[in-house]
Amino acid sequence: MTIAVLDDPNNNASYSVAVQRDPLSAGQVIIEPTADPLIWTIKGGQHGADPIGAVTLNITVTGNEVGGTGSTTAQLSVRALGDITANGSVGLEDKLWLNKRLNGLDTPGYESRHFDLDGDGPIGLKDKLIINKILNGLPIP
Ligand SMILES: [Ca+2]
Ligand SMILES: [Ca+2]
Repeated sequence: MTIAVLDDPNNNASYSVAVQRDPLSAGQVIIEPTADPLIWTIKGGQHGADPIGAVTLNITVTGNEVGGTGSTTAQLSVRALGDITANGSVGLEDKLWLNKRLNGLDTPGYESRHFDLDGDGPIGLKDKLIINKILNGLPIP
């Protein structure tokens, strides 16, 4: 998640940022800062243990030099691992879409992140192995 400060009447040069999951959120996320205070990594919770569903992030930005604080929220949805189609379950249609992507076919409406089940960046056989394990009821390491 990238945070943009579009209008700062105090003209700060840098900012401190806090990102927190709203406690009323249904889903769970892992929120990780990066070296850039305006860029955060947001990951889904632990497969099989943490709840899925809608998440609200509360974001507060404070100017470092002159001060001033602004806040906003961001909405996202945490899906079950392997639920590429976002229909609430992992099934053969999810595997079909992953196979299409692996075979270089068009996958309209889906982004690469939908298929990267292990979160390592590329989409490959490790992602296919994960969906096969889910479909066979096997544990995911
Ligand atoms: Ca699905
Ligand atoms: Ca991957």
